[in-house]
Amino acid sequence: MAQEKKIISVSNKPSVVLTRKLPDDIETRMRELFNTTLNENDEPFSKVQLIDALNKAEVLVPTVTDKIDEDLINSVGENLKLIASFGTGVDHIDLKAAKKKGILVTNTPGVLTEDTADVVMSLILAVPRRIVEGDKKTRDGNWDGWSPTGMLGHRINGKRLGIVGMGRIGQAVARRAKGFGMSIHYHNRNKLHSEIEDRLEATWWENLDQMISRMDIISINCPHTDLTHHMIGEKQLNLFQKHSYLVNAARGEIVDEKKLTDLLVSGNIAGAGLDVYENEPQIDKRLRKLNNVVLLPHIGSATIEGRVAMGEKVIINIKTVADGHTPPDLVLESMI
Ligand code: 8YV
Repeated sequence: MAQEKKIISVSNKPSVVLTRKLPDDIETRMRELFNTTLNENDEPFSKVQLIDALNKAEVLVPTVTDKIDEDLINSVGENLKLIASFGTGVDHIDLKAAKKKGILVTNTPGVLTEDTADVVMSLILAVPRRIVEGDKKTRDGNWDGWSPTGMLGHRINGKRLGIVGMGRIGQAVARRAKGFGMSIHYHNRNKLHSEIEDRLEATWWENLDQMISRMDIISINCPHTDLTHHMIGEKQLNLFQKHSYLVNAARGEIVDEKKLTDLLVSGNIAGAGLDVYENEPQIDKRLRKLNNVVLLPHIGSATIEGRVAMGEKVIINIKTVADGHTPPDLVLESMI
């Protein structure tokens, strides 16, 4: 049988640098399989440390907190063969520059879908029903007892949910929201197969602006790319109905955070549930003062099971490349 052409040449036991602390079991397995350098104290790498790691390693395992831009990639020598990112989003890596240099990029899709959809659903419930505000009131000793008009929120059942980006996570959100009696709408580059649409009883909107102006809740579930940067910009945010909510557990950069905050402050958008921000970990200071927002620290995939599964995917991707084959989660620019 003819030998498969090696995709790229990497040692059998390649040198691997982890930029952050990963779950113990994953790190142990990586030490067994590869010449792995850990980041025991979990401090995010500075630019200098990142350049050093990129020059030293054959494989770099970064996360969303490492900005691997064109300058950085161009400053790297011949050693680096693979960037095996721990996470699904790859907007922190300049894919074009990596391709030009012949560096492969992989990610970890599929294993954080359900966890992320759970966080989205909990924000969809928490904001209109004022769950976090209620918890704070009780905890702070400010609850005077039940009242017929106290802590009134808005009903979820029967409301319209507009999902921006109907990929794996968007569809997992739709399944949950349907169970809560919401009617499902979506904007996506492509219309879903009619079988999936029928199952979800979902309505496709080719025009994002038309959908936004008619929804009660908008959930952002698309990747961040050049095309989706500020896709929910000033024009779109102004189209929100006064009673409607925004939920974002995808990427902060898809929404104009400053404009969103302006509209939340002025009461022209009823509330927001955010797990991601434009300049993490910094957030618009005004957001922190608002009662009508729930602010999470980017925990969409933060379950032990999810993070272990992500680590396992990273291992498989590295091992496959080391064995001379195409890794299962190879990211091509055309796929984003
Ligand atoms: C990850 C995420 O935790 O996978 C993603 O795209 O946003 C997160 O859930 C993070 O990216 C890890 O690098």
